[in-house]
Amino acid sequence: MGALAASASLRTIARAQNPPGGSPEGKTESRTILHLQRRTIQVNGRPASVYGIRQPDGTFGITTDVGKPFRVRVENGIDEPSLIHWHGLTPPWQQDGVPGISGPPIPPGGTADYDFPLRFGGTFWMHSHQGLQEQRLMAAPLIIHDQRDRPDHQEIVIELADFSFTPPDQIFAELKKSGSKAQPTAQAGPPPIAPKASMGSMAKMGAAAKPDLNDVKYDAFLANDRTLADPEVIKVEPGGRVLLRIINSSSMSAYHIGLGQLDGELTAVDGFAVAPVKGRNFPIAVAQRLDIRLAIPNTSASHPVLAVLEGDRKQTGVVLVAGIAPVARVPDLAKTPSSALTLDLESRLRALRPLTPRKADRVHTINLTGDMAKYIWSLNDVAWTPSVPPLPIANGERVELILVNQTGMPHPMHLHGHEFQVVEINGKRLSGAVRDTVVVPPGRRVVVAFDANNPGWWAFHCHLLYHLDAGMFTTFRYV
Ligand SMILES: [Cu+2]
Repeated sequence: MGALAASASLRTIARAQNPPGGSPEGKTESRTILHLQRRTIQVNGRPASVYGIRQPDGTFGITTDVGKPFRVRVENGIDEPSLIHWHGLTPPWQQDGVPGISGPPIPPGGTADYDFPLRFGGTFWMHSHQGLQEQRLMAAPLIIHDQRDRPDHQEIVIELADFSFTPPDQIFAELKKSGSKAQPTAQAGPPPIAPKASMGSMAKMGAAAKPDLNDVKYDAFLANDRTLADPEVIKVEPGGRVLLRIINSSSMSAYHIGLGQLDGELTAVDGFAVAPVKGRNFPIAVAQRLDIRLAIPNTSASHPVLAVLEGDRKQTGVVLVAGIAPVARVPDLAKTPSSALTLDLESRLRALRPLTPRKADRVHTINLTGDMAKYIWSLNDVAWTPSVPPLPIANGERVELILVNQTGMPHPMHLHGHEFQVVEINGKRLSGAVRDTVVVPPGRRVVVAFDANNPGWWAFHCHLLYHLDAGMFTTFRYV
């Protein structure tokens, strides 16, 4: 995307971004201003210069209501071009915020206006789709309240991020130079595709099937910009109810959310309602969101809510404090390493509002491919360039995407401009979650369905930032 962005000409952005029939001038007072800015945070006692997306009053991102128009002006206050994508929303395609696809990036000092209806509520987020800015924390929550929200629930937003003091272009150069930190066995070739493999048969594949995780070594993992050395401490009511809105805005890192002794109820993924799933541990891949309802026990106590890095012991989180209770220091390493993310939870999720049952009009098989040693990532063996033709679909079609992971790494796949439903996992049909990002673990096959009801030119890509930048990206275009 870096090359793509660089090739896009820097025309006047505000005009280019204004939708036809957008709000007339002079109505700017009704717009929410989002300022792209540099800021400094403390990471384990060391200052770090990062980006941020804030309103003039300091609020990160936006909280709004379904039914209100999304009327926003983005002001680019950093010294390089940028463009913000509204992750999970379904705007007109010119307002989707992907440089070179939706429109040109906003030059330094420039602005872009957005105005479109919000079709649904839920937990969403926004992030730069320009270059590697997301790694520098150019991301923020985008919360849309709807009829599911209850006044008796305290809303707590937790935004997770991976952080490195190494500049992202240097991280990417290192990855290109040394390849992924895969085990040599995994580098020998992708694991065989075993769509219906049981855990037993996966285990028998041995080391070759061991997923290759976390190919970037991060300096810290953040929850709302902070590490467990100095976590956010949030007051909650003993006996009260809490809605956690967890956003994984990390560039490359998936987690297991641990609720400790609290009983959680997962009620939505990527903003869309699912039949509630009770538990104390929930996986979250890159770019995904979890809405988890908690009942706080009626005693004074502190309750860490932790995110443990996939396949690792590193963790981050926040601490909920009910009543008067000491806040114990939580180490930044869990006692034991967590497992790799699986499709176990995904297989159990059921959409509360599934797509209307319908036969697919069009099916695309999209193999997730790559060369880990060279750090080339691709779809159907094609690494993205602007000359790659869009995949054909047509307005009104029910489209199914068969996602087959032929690599040794998991890939969280994200479709722009449409919500999709997970309709098949490892050969078994289901009425799975409606969402916008689904993880496909190594050797696995996941089928998603969506209705082509938002004509335009749309991105579809792996949401691991360096995979995306290396070419694991394609587009759909229809009128
Ligand atoms: Cu990927």
